[in-house]
Amino acid sequence: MAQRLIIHVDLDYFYAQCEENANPSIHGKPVIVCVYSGRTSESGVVSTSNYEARKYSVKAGTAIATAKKLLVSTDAIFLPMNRPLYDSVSGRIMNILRDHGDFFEQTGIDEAYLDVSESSKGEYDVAKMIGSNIKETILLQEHITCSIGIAPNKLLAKLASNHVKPNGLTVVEPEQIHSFLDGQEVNRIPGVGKKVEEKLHASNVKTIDDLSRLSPIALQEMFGKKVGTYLFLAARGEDNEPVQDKELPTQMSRIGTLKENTRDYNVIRPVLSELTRSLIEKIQDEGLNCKSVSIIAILSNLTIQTRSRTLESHAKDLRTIDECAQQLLREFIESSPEAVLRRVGVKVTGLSKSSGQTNIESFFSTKVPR
Ligand code: DCP
Ligand code: CA
Ligand code: CA
Repeated sequence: MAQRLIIHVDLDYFYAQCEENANPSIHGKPVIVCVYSGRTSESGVVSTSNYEARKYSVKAGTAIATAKKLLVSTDAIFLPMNRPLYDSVSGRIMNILRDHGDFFEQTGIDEAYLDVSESSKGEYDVAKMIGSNIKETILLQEHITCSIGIAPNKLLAKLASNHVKPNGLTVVEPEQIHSFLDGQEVNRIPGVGKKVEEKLHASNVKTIDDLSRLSPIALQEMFGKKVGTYLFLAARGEDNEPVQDKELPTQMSRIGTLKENTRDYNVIRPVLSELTRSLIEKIQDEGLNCKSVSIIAILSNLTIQTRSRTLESHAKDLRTIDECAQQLLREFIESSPEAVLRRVGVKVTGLSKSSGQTNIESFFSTKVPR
């Protein structure tokens, strides 16, 4: 088996970069995206800031009042969060990323892992080209820069994408793992928050190198079996977690019970259409489309029968899917003279993220003050 090759992509100063693109006149100025608590015009915290603002130590979590003081001598722009804007940019970029990996896993609004082991044939040079291509495509299509890490597993890929920012591309090959990890602080390890960090600092463990000197038993005594083992492996750059799309379902269905058992097409059809309408609403909300449609017939003797059809191309519009479901129902009733239905259902399979606009709002996602 070829060695594993994982890419981690993290978009740079994401909310602030979206704001810069939505309003080019703020380019070059410190930009601060704020979560206003609403009590006073200055209460709340910074959600993120661009790199100009970070030069003044203004970053995520800084109080807005503090940020205003730190940036008093500048032409800083303070903006409220515009989540619909960031969601639509993120959705389009995730679709780009999904196309570049054998496996894809989104882990936040602005980050994802790609498994490229197969498509790169385990070659770092090929993976690097895939990484550069991702950067170019996102920049060209969305005017967003990102930082990329390429490594033999998710843990190292994430640390690598964080290593050079913004607009970085860091590769960690197997023989570089130890030198890459050694000097880094323990809080760089994903999952190491304040509590774990404090406990490690109390034992004089500051860097990953220090951490790698602790025995698995010592670590398990300090943090329990699960976390202790994780830290022991992480200090060595080991991690076997697969890249898997957790969010994306592959199928969805709706089933309803008929008022009475029947095989009358005209009675069943409106029930099926209503179920289809509700299902399509759901897949459109999730930005998905489907490749095949099935109907499910649960008969009066409780046996279950299904009929399926593959669509000519992926679809998410009610008309196509409703027509297909109705036709399947008609064919099922005609071909099963004994069948009396108790319940009926519709199922869509082969779900994938629809590229392009998923709803009308994303066309209008310019800034609206809130
Ligand atoms: N975010 C937030 N509050 C935080 C951290 C992040 O609201 N405490 C939001 C705003 C960020 C986005 O999530 O733009 C992504 O978070 P990152 O930690 O990846 O930070 P950025 O993308 O802003 O900056 P960087 O360039 O360091 O990745
Ligand atoms: Ca980011
Ligand atoms: Ca992130």
